[in-house]
Amino acid sequence: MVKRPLATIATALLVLSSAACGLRGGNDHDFGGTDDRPVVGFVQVGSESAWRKANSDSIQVAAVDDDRIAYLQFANAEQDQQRQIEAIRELIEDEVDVIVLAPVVESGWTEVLTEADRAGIPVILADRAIDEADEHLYETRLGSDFVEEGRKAARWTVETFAGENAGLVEIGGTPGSAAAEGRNVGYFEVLEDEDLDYELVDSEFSDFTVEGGKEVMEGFIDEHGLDRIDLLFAHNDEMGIGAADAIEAAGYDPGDDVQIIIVDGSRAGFEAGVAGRLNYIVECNPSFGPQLMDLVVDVLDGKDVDKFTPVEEGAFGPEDFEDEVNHRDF
Ligand code: GZL
Repeated sequence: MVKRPLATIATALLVLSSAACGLRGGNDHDFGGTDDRPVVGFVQVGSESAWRKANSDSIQVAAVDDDRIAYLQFANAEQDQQRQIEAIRELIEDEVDVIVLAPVVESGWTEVLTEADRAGIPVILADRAIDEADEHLYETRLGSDFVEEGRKAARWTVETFAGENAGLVEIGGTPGSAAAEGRNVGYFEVLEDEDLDYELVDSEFSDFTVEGGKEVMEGFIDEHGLDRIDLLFAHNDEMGIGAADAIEAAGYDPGDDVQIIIVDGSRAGFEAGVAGRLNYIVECNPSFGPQLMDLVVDVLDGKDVDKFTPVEEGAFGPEDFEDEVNHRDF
């Protein structure tokens, strides 16, 4: 992946809200009666995509529905790591019983997670991963195998473009995020293993948003034109849909002149597939709230949990889009 500086992402305001009772409690959870159920602190990446919003909904609803949990304190850092770190410190101050973190990027967590450790508050990772060196600072990660998601995209690429010397472009997600790094590694690992004859015309990080994907694709078109570009691998639906808009604006047919692979599998992604604007969808499942609450309870009960619990995910070609589009819940 060509690592190029991204425009400074405007820092967003931290929105700290409580999902259930609207109360901020410490370990005593004194609601005027006795309630020794745990308080869960959840620090979310942001609200950049349908996947992220579905993930937040799944976790917030699961916490409210789960009688084993007192309530969830929710922080949305709008893709800003410093705001995630500040939110974790607030949760430590509030003496929550467990911190769930969806880390926007892989590095920069040692100091604040050490603070949580010293405060005796276990940390669970939801969705993305952090550097292996900090593995001792969290109990477990529940999320996707991002490298396998990249491999799935590459296997379809090999099947579709074998022997064609295809011109490929890649629009990656947030630089330094486990999702973007893993999808990139898995994709090119399989292309190399399968010895596919292709040219990487260009590759650029973006930010998992429609506007970000559109801007990067416009840059590719300005620099290279579209005649040499046969396929786009976009690391999520929003960036693939934004890129399709740019391709269309340049007078070409997305899904035909330029084939497009996306990752997530939102309803909007499948609708674009049904409309013939994209060609392959690798699923990334956001709806793991109930599974996360089970992990929270197991960790607090002192049970042994695996360091990584993958969520179930598939992949879909054009023949699947019509059947699947109405089953998408995000
Ligand atoms: C993947 C998740 C990614 C999604 C994007 O688990 O981290 O972040 O693929 C989201 O849509 O922005």
